[in-house]
Amino acid sequence: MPEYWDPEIETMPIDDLKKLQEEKLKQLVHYVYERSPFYRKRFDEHGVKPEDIQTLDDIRKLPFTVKQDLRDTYPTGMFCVPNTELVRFHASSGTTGKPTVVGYTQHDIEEWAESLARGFTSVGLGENDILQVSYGYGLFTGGLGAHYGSEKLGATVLPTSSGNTERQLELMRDLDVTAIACTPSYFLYMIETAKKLNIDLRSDTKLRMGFFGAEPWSEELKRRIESESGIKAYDIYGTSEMSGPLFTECSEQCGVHIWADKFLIEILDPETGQPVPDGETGELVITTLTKEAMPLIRYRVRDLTRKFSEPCPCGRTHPRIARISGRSDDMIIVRGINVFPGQVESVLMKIPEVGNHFMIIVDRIGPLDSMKVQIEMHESAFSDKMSDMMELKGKISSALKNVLNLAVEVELVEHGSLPRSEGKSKKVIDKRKI
Ligand code: DLL
Repeated sequence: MPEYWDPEIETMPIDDLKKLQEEKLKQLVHYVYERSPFYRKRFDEHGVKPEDIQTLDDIRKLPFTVKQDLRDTYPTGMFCVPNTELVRFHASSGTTGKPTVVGYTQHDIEEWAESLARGFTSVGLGENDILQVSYGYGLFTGGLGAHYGSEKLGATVLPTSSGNTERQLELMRDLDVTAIACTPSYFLYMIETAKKLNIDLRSDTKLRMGFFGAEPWSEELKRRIESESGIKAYDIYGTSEMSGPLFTECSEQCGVHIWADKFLIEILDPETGQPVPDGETGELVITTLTKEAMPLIRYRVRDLTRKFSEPCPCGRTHPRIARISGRSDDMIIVRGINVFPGQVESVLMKIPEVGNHFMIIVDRIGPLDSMKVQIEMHESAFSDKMSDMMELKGKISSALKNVLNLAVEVELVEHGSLPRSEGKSKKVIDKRKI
């Protein structure tokens, strides 16, 4: 089994990688300036010309792009190629405002698939594997992205999409599926359904690894998934604007590798827009170096993470990012205190009596914000004794208070009573916004 998909690129000395990025960045700014009225106008407004970009540091002269730009130019105003060169569209669901549309040339699709083939190879997935793709197929990028990545690698794809969970599990068992790709919340639902069907994922299936992403998930949840299913859980990251799922952890599991020959990342302080030092949390900003149909210049993804620039123990020299800790726009402010749903998940998943599902409900009662967390108990933890339940509630409240610095109401609910998700899960109901 090869260790690298493309050893020359993946282990390229960092200085050479930087030179390569610099060349590609210089070409990119000319490309977008000549082909996209949107970027030409943006550059002109900022008084920057393609010739001004000569080094990697010059990237800071370029203006940012944001999701609103995609909405304002809906549907295809940011594209750099005519329709004849497009081979695919994907679109976001557009829960707030207009959907955003992303277009792809054949080359874009190949680059996307190659990024994933590299990641899959880096955790030992290969031709002998069968990958069940349980991300949604269609306008969402998860299903088709993982599908093409896997085909590029030469693994066999089982394109189940999401939903119809019982049949998914039967196929997983009967076809000797070895790997799965889906949201972590959907996999939790699969684990639960497997138990009901008396399918033991460890002994009745060949499943050995999963690629989980498309939504935030904590290190603690990863450990739970691994201990409840017996598989290795890998993080997979990307966004539809960049193409879709693109980057995974390698077998060392010390960050998600960002392919520097294709993407240039910056981690910036969300307020000042200035770079933060390696290892410190900031907002991810991405520039696509090889995309043809819809390149992005300094796109503010809004995800919060940390960057590690030193080479990985696996030998790859491309930068890594830490698990996404939240989105700068996902933060809930309760009585002036910033709360990220991921913090709540990390606290809860460390408590063995707590089950795998919770819901945060924020409301305003009179002038005061209130935050309640509904928590499903672990099946084995339910007790008829009121005193046991009160004690557990107290334990959870103080664990949350310690981390959040906020008094939170805890409501213990029965196992199975909170909604399950087949795709991205919803963990917060903010009634102040309804
Ligand atoms: O969710 C693409 C994707 C599909 C990634 C399948 C991974 C697997 P969007 O629908 O545009 O694209 O949503 C992108 O989802 O900005 C993050 O906030 C979040 N997200 C994606 N992957 C992760 C992850 C796809 N591994 C948005 N950890 C991103 C945390 C993630 N958040």
